Amino acid sequence: MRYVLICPDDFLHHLLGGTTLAGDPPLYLVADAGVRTRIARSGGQALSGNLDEPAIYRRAFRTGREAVLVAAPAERLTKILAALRAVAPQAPVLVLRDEEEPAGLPAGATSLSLSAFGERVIQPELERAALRARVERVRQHFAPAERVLIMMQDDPDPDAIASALGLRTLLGRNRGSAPIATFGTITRPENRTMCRILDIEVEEIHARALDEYDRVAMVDVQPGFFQERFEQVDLVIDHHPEDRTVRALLKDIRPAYGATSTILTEYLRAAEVKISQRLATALLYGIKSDTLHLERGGTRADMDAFASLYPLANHSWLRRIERPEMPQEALDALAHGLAHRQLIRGVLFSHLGSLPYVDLVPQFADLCLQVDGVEWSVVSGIVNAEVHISVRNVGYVKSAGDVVRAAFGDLGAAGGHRAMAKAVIRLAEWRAELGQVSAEVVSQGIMERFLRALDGNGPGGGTDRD
Ligand SMILES: [Mn+2]
Repeated sequence: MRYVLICPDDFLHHLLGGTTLAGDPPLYLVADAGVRTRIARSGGQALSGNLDEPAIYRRAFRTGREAVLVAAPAERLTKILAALRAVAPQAPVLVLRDEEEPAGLPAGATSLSLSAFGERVIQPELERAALRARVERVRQHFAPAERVLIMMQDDPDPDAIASALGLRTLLGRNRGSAPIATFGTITRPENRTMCRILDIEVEEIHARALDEYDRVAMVDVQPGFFQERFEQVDLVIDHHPEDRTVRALLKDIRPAYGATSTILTEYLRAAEVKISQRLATALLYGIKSDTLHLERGGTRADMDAFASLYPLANHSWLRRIERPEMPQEALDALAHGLAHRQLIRGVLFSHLGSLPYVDLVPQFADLCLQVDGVEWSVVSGIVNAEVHISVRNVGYVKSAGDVVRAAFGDLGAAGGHRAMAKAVIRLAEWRAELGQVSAEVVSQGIMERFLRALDGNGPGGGTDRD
């Protein structure tokens, strides 16, 4: 449908120039024949005549329902609208106005203030230009570095992981020249699944390794969060409130934002960096999980970033991350584990035997904690010649991390938090210690060691901090 643009002079033509509206070049109605000629010369369509009289509108309208945009001085508006309405009473009308509400606005007409251009068009573009300059500074600062470290918090969450991947993409680097790292480890199964499905490698590093990097960036975390000391932090991008003044050469901290992934999405868009399906999926998941699907702490900026990422993301990957599917063989392992479960003094033990993948162990440990009367769940399984043990508790008992360290620390990696912990023991270690690695021996060994540690008599001289 053709739009009809009414303006005594060439203001609208200047403003809208060669734009087509709704797929068709608009028709300009102007007062001056000279203006009409100029518009026509530049390829536009225009009629000229007295805008206060119906005649020009009879020539302009075909159906009488064409949408109309009017830009005229306030004192002329009434006459123009009256003449227009006489010919096309049903045409939708938008009046472009200066500050004040125009007098005599016909019923059903809509008005838009000129200042809206400033707010809706100019201001976002100015912000984008400022952001682009900021991104350029970041890129220049990191360009000479041979190796860049992108740090996340201990036990990084999807927002941190996605932001780290976003920053690495922004800097045009790969996992060799800019590893994504944490001093801790990723414990939540969904977060591990995210890394597996999106092929994101998170390096678990030690503070000693900091010397190996020329530049350090932090995403979704601030230097004050760490116990480890950083000699210099080059960049901090975060959305947590600044607890104490962040010391970094460059920083962008926006507590109003629901997710750091939103800031990185803005950076990537401002710099016109191509956002791959993998990165879009990560960032979208980062925003979703930090804002509870935009329901908590989400702002306009988060929604904009979300909307721009949505069509780029792979939604079947996202489903697999959010609702991990279980292969048939996993059901058999779970059935076996359920049938052979043992509940001893509020501790539910279940050994799942050989498993196709590790995530089943923590998933099942979560599930077992929901059983009536259970204060602890201890679930184990064997994957790639390692015994994986996940421990959960209801939270008001001893620290799971302490008990797991006391129970299994002498055999392999063991530790965790108050309510969740894990141990990973190589079967070779187990065999050296206990002689056998049959399912019965392993599950019996786990039970004995765990209960002894829970009583405060771990093999490693178990500490009992509670
Ligand atoms: Mn976050």
